[in-house]
Formats: sequence, structure tokens, C-alpha cells
Amino acid sequence: MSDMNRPGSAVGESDHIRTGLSKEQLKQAYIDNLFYLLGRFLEVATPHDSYMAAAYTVRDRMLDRWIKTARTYKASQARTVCYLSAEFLLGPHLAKNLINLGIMEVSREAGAELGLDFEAILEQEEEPGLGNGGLGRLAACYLDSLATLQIPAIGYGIRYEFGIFDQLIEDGWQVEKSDVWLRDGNPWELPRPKLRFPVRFGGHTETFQDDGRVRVRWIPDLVVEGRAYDTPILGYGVSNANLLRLWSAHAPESFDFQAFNTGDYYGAVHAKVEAETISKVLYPNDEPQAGKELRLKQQYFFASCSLQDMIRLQLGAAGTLEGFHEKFVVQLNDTHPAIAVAELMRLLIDEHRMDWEPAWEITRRTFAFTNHTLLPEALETWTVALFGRLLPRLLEIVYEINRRFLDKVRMHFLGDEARIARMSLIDEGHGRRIRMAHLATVGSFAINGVAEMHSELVKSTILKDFHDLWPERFHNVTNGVTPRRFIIVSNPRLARLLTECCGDDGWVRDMDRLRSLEPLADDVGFHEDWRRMKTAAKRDLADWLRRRVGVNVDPETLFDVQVKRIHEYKRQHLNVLHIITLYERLKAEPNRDVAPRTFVFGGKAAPGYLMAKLIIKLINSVAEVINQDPQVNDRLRVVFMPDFNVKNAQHLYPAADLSEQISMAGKEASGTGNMKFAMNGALTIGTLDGANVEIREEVGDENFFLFGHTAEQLQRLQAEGYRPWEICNDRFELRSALDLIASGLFSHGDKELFRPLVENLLYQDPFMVLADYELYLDRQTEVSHAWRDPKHWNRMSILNVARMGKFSSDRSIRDYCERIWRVRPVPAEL
Ligand code: F58
Repeated sequence: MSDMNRPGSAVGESDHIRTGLSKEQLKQAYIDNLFYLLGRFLEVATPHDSYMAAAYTVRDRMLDRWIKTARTYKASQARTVCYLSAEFLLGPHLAKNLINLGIMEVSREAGAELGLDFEAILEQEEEPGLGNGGLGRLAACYLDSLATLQIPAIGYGIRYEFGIFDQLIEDGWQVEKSDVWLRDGNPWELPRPKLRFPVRFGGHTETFQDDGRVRVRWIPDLVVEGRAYDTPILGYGVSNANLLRLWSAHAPESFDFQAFNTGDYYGAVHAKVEAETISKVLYPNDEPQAGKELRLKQQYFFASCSLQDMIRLQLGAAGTLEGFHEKFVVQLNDTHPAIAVAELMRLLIDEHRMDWEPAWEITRRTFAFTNHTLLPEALETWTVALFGRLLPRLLEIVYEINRRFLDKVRMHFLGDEARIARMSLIDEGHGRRIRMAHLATVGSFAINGVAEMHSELVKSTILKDFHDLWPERFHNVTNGVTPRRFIIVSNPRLARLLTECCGDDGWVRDMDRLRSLEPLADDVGFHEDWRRMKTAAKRDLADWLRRRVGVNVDPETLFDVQVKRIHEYKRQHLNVLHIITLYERLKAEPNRDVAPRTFVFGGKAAPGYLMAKLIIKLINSVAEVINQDPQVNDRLRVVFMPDFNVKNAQHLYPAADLSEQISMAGKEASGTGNMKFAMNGALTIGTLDGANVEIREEVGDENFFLFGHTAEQLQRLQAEGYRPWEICNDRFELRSALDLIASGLFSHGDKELFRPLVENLLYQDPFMVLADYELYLDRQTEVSHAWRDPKHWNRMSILNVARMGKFSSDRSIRDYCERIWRVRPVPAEL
């Protein structure tokens, strides 16, 4: 116990209590943290105390690596990747960090010896829900891969006090509850109260003479302070720990004095509240951009703090901003941080007295931009009026960037005024709006989409004019997901089996090594292992659903899963139409031989998106009827899993047999859920959309259930005048399924409830659900046949896992490093 009396320090190498990884050291450290940080002792510790003590124990070990990494990076002077993202959907830290530190098993043993319930401790953690969906989760996967690949990197974002809402289901409807993730403390972050930057809003600008030059001064009417909160991000099996730095908004301290001096107490309080509102809550929209003033404030707030921080680091290391773009490359995760382009110009010109040309040269060579959507309603624009009122100096800079840019366009495409209007940063047609995707494109040296098909569509549609001008700037980097979170943490049984087959755990850092599983796809003994693993995972999920959702499902049935944000383009309602058709077939022919299935849905709807909320209600209503119907409920079950988030999702990936990736072709930029399921051995039923195309290429078309019209075919159908109601006249089962919804059967006789949904499908069907219905049903029939042949099914499942190497986020990050960022690993040594 003598170690316990030593003061904690990352410097002393003998200081094992804070750094050692042996069972005894972990036990000691845990008791020490419980005592000194929480003021508790073993006998009285609640599960939450235990979680906190465990988290601090793990964090200490990460800090040791983090400090050493920072030293190594500093000495190397290597280029640093700054990943700017309004969202980071990290998921629970504890299990992931135990895995990456390589101490999951020894910690489990240590816990057992202390009489702790290890699973209950893991369960205590409330995840930081600082993201909406795919885009935020991608950022988290990329942080994991950057650290694992030993790339110097900082993630910059916002420390929202309330993350994405918690979803409750009441009477089948989604009800939103605020997410108070910080209520019980966050042991993973380190507040950096001294690391703070001012961010201005409102007011006006004026010019002044400075050394014979005309310069601009911005006199704001609100100054907000951004304070840093740091979370270490440890790589897998390496000593590198990178930094996630999130900004929290506060009123500057001087504020209180002002209040006393001027006597305007309420005015001061109001301004304080206004400042702190900026990082209060994450916008829960995954689509139309509603032009909310607070959202623009959030974007500018975190972009400005992050750039000021980079400038501080650059000046500290080099004393000059000249080589800024050599020291930093800034990746813009969609347009949400795009204002950084104008802000870097402002900082260089106004605050660091640079001239426009050299400042622009630095800016243009610093940024790279990733686009994540083609949906026109999701492309961000801000009215010039709002932008100018909130950020008057930034508006001047945007105008100047635009003026110089359009001069170049004019030279290149003489006389093509229509093109100039299309490319302008200002959309003059819709009440004068700033097009953030254009600002990001003009200010970046590289622009990429997130899957091959999507990147091609970016070049041929939304950014076509820019591609004509600068073809060399356009790239594709297909998304990927981290196998640490989505195989090891989610599916430890599969992870063990893979390690056994490969001979070691090298596949975790090089997923292409899973190709060595291919010969086992026909091995009878291996099939038995595979079946046992899958059955165990399905039993676990069944238990979990019984305890958490109160539904019974049979692990012997085919688990057919669709989890993602609820959106018409993702077509959860197409899945529902299939279920209703199966139901009707069984009702008409009770002895019909169908493969028994359990349908699982999960996902949140944007609170203001009524059609998405109605789709949730429909799923729950259909579930209620089918699950209670004794004629069918031995063969059909429908479950809506409430509150889909990273933590809950981890129960699904190992247990799914079929993954539904059925978006309208051309609408899903990539998808990443498709990857998570396939690398856990689910087969995909999917359209030719996003990364589905590449997944099918990799796993082989014979191991993928493809259906549906292509994007071009759908476009043609639409151009010819799409009349969904006519499809219904020819397809008896489709008509009948829609009629059944309209009849009130699923709504206790209420014929009005689902009318908006049925009529939307019949008379508009913007995402062409009806056009793909028959192809989908036919393919689903083949799925059922395939399921009847377990040997064949398992073979396909094994081959899916063996061939998913491309979709590790390590591959994506390597692509970014080689093609875009031009950075190399800097290994940190312990
Ligand atoms: C998603 N976008 C794409 N946006 O839809 C998906 O295809 C892709 O795989 C993923 O990005 C990663 O590239 C997405 O999740 C958002 O959630 C935004 C949040 C902020 C408001 C606008 C949508």
C-alpha cells in the first residue's frame, strides 16, 4: 500500500498507482480514487460511485499517455489535423477506453476481486449525445482512427450542455425529453479555465489608419468567452492519445463589474444568459436548415475559438503565422464550421495585420471540406440580413472573397453570367442568402464526398460549376467505422472468434486480415462456432428487449433490423408496407409457410418533422396489432426500440441477421449503419445508394440482397411524370396494404390518423416508395428462402465479415492522410 501515499504525477516513472496496468495496481488505484476523489469507501459505494472511480482510474492512465503524446508531437513539429465538427457522437467512454488501453480483461478480474458488478458499472455511464446521427458518429470514429494511426490531431467542437434529446415512446408517439448528460459529472473531461477566447457578436465596423494602411475595427455589442474542455482520445494498442477540445460559452468576467458600475443589473444578467445560451443545446434537426440565429452563433462561436487556439499554438511554436498552413490542416465536417474560412481571414488581417493576398494564400491552403448531403433542403444558407446583423465584419469579408472569386470566374468563363450567378457565394434569388457550401468550396484546397457514388453526384450536381473550374480539387473518401467500438466493444464474442481464426488480434488494426476467414466459409466446424456466437447474441438481445422494452421475441426467428434517423428518404415506411403485406398474406392463408421474422426499428425523428413522427406512430401501431394477433404472432413480431443511441445500438449489431438499407437511390450520401451491421455478419437488403454500392462490390453480389430502381431510373420516372396512384391500381397487395392503414385497423378505427401518410404516398410519394415496393417484396421473398438454408446463410454471413476490411475508419483516415492532409504518423513512446 505504500504506493498509495505517493502524490500522483505523470512525470515519475515509478508512480504506478496512476499509470500501472496490473490487476493489483488497478485495484489500488480504484480504491484510492473512490476515497480521494469521491469521498467514499467500498462498502457504501453506489454503482454510480463505482463507475466514477473506475472512470478516473482509466483516465489517469490515459493522461499519462496524453502528456507524453503532446510532448512527442511538440518536438516533432509535425503537421496537425484539426477536425472541425459541430457534432461528436462519442458513445460511452469507459468500455472503449478499457479496450484501447488493453485492460478490459484484467479490469474485469480486478472488479471481481473487489466484489464489483462490472457490467452494472459499465451500464452506469450516460453517453455524451453530442450529435444527431451519421455525421456526428463519423467524427467520433475518425477521432478513434486518428489516434490509433498515431496522427497528430485535434477534434474541435461545442460542449453542448444538452445533447440530442432522449426519446420516450408514449402511446406509440415519440416524446422528447431533455438530455442532462452532465448532471452527475463528466469524469472524462478536463476543464481548462485558463484557455479561453473572446468571440464577438453584433455591433458595427469602422475603418482607421494604421501605418499608412486602412484597417478595419469591429466594435461588437456582445462579447462571449469560449472556455476549453479537453477529453483525451486514446488509440488502440498504441501510446498516442489525441485531444478533443470542446468549447463552452460564458459571459466574460468583466461583465459583473460592468453591471455594478452602471447599475444595469438586469441588463447584465440578460447578457450573461444570452452568452451562455450559445452552447446550451444541440439542434436536433437532421435535415432542413431553419435559419436559426442561435445556430449561426454556435457555428461562429466554435469556429472562432478553434482558430484562435490554433493561432496561439502556432505563435507559441514558431513566433509567426507565415507557415500556419504547414502546421495545420483544418477539415470542415460539412458546412457547419464553414464560417471558419472568413474568420481565419479576419484574424489574419484585422488581428494580426496581414495583407489580403498572403492571408488568402494561407487560408486557401489550410482548409479542406467534406460534403455529407445532396438533399437541397439541407444545404445551409443564411440570409445576408441575419449574417450582417450578427457578424458585420464577417459579412464584409465574405463579400470581398466573393468579389475576388467572381472576377476569376469571369476571366475563365467570359460572358457566362448565368454561371456567375450560380457560383456566387450570394444567392440573389431567394431573399439574398449566403451559400455556405460555396464559401467552404472556394476557401478549400480539397473537397470530398463520403462514398464513390456520392462524390460523383457532388461533382455532377450541387458543385458541378466548381468541378468545371477546379477538377483537381475534388476527391472521394468513402466513410468507415471503427472496429474498436463496433466489433470489440459491441460484439466481444465475434472479436474473440476473429482473433482465434487470425491467430492474433492484428485484424483490429488491419481489417483486411479478415480475408483469411474466407476458406472457413465452408468449414462445418466453423459454421458451428458461428451459429453458437450468433444465437448467444440474439438471446442477449431478446433478454434486453424483454427487460427494457417489455416485448418477447424469439431468438430463433430472423432478426430484421432498421435503425437510423427516421426520415422519408430512408423509407422506414417501405419496410412497414412489407410487414403489412406479410400480415395480410398470413391472415388470408394461415398455414402459409413463411420464415418467422422479428422486425426491429429504432431511431429519432426531428421534433418538428411531423411525417417522421407519424411514421414512428405507424410502426408502433402496426406492432401493437400484429404482436397481439395469435394467428400470426408466432411468425411475425414488430418492435420499436426507444431511444436509439450509441449505447443501445451496441446491443443490436451482434444480433441482427438482416440489415435494412433501403433509402431512395441517390439520397443517402453514404450510410455507416450499413457498415456496422455487415461487419458483424448481418446480410444487407439494400438499394444502389451511398456506400451500399461499395459494400456489395466488396462482399460479392451473391452475398447481398440488392433491389430497387437506380438513381437514373428514378430520375427518368420522375421526369416522365410519376403517378404513384397508378402503381397501386396494378399491384393488388400494395393497394390492400395502404387500404388497411387507411381503414383504421391500426388506429383503433380512427381513419384520419394516418391519412396524411397514405395520401402522401398515393399522390406525391417524393421518395418513390411505391415505385420500389414490388422489387422490395420480391427480394424479401428471396431473403426468406435463403434463411431456410442455414448453411448457405452462414456462408454469406462469414464472407460479409471477411470482406468488410475496406470499411474500417482506419482505411478512411489513411485515405485522408495520403490524398488530402499529407500527414504522417508520429508514434508516441511511453
Ligand atoms: C449523414 N449526414 C449522411 N447529417 O446522411 C449519411 O449518409 C452519411 O453516412 C453520414 O452523414 C456520414 O457521412 C448527417 O448525419 C446530420 O446529422 C446533420 C446534422 C446537423 C444538421 C444537418 C444534418
